[in-house]
Amino acid sequence: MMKTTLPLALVAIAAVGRADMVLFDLSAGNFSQDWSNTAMIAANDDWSGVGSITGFLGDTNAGSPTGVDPQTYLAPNMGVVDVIANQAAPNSLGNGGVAEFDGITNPVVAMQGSGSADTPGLVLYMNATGRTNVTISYNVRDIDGSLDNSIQQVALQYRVGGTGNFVNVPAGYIADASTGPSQATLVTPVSATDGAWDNASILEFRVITANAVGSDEWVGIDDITVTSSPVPEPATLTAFGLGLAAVLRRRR
Ligand SMILES: [Ca+2]
Ligand SMILES: [Ca+2]
Ligand SMILES: [Ca+2]
Ligand SMILES: [Ca+2]
Repeated sequence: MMKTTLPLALVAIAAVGRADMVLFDLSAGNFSQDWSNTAMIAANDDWSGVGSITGFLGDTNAGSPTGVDPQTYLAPNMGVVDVIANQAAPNSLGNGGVAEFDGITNPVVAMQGSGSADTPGLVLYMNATGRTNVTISYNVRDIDGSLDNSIQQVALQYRVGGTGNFVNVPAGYIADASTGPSQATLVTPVSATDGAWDNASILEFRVITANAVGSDEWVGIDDITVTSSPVPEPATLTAFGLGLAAVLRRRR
């Protein structure tokens, strides 16, 4: 009976990992998140107050390599759901993973690599049914003013359909989203669009970093927007309709 119990167990694990997955319907309007509502995340590892975004620890490589290009990590696994809630001191918070810094001037959710957080980051869950020109934009902010001066890579990825590997988006790659030491000013804007996202009923975006060589820096993912426009009435179908009407007129 192992043939039936094993797939069921895998389905259950997948469901737990995506417990907070609520697809945002882009036909209802644009998606935006700037983390200014500091009450949305109030407890560690609890994303239930945040619509359509979940953070993950990214403990995805037991070997804990450093300096890996996050564009090359495309496997679906992101490790456990993660957020360190209600933080105010990115310079001294040494943990890897995802943290909510709601006690700084411009609140943000940020990520930092470490030996356990190989590929930490955020996953966004969208429904693009009937939509085209789907565009994701955000600002990657160095909020880490400590002595650390890492090469903090950030990658943007997506997948359609809710299963399988992610696909890297080259336009969303940042070779180093931080400066240092003792600097926390760099803001790197990212904006990308891809026809593959048109009309996708399950469209996931993933923004991840990877464990850098040496001590990593916190980088925030802020001012997130996902915009789109309606799929236009197909011109061929309209022409077909007109042609049919002409045929029907001739038959009368
Ligand atoms: Ca913000
Ligand atoms: Ca909070
Ligand atoms: Ca820095
Ligand atoms: Ca490191």
